[in-house]
Amino acid sequence: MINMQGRTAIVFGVANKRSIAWAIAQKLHAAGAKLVITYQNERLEQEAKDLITDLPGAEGFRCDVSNDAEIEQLFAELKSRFGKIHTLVHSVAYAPADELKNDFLFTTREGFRIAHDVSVYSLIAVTRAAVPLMTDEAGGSVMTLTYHGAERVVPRYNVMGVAKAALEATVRYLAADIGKNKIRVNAISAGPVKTLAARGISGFGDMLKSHAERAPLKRNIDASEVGDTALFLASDLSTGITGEVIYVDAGYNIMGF
Ligand code: NAD
Ligand code: 0WE
Repeated sequence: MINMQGRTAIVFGVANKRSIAWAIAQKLHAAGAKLVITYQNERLEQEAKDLITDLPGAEGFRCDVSNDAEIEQLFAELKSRFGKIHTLVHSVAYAPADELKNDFLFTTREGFRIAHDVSVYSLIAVTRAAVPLMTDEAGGSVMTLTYHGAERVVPRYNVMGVAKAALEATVRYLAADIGKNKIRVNAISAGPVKTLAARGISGFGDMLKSHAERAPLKRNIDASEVGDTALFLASDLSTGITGEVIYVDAGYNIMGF
């Protein structure tokens, strides 16, 4: 059993109970970590607070990761409340809906900018803010969520695929910078999961079906399995791993046909 007692984890990206971030928060909490959960805006506040009540000791804070002032304020508050943190989970992505409907050729300048700002730059911004708080001798662990569309073309994933490729490169550059601070940076590449971010994507049901048929394990993954890998990456079982992309996709990505 992994023991996270005495460790503090901050999780970005809880929108509801289906969020991958929520599955991760639950696993970290079950292992004994102190949880700080952030939600994007007032609209998501009530939902987030209802969930947080399920995790004794967990605290919720609002933070829009596209806003530097909100990031600064959040980490100032974390510093005064907890002094240090050990784990940072970035489970945030957004592209304007139209960008995931049209052909990639018609990606707009504004859609490209927003997708990269919210889904990629935000990892740099929150990691930079977290470094001064990741001072424990046990070191720190930063992780983000990515998808196979970064490496291979997935129809209609479009600008998000380009943003995830940039996110995976960002993981490597951050890992190289802050390895000297004993902080590790990794990405989990999850197979498709029916979350809020996946709802409304036309053909998502068919995609899940075909994914399960082709994957070596002959099934889709559950968000709790992403939570297990996140717990491993947060823990001392993974102290030799940084800059890596770990697939949690029932093996789908290894297949050529
Ligand atoms: P989700 O909708 O539950 O989570 C996305 C989160 O991003 C939400 O909580 C939303 O509030 C947050 N967010 C968006 N813009 C934000 C901003 N400006 N500031 C702060 N937060 C913001 O969906 P999810 O599927 O759990 O997505 C989480 C991560 O997992 C994303 O990075 C996504 O790309 C990745 N992922 C999802 C799948 C999948 O099939 N669902 C597969 C692989 C990777
Ligand atoms: O990363 C994602 C989804 C990210 C996402 C989803 C939305 C839907 C609502 C980003 N921005 C938005 N913007 C919205 O307005 N996934 C890995 C899930 C996903 O999304 C797809 C997929 C898969 C898989 C879109 C097209 C094709 C496949």
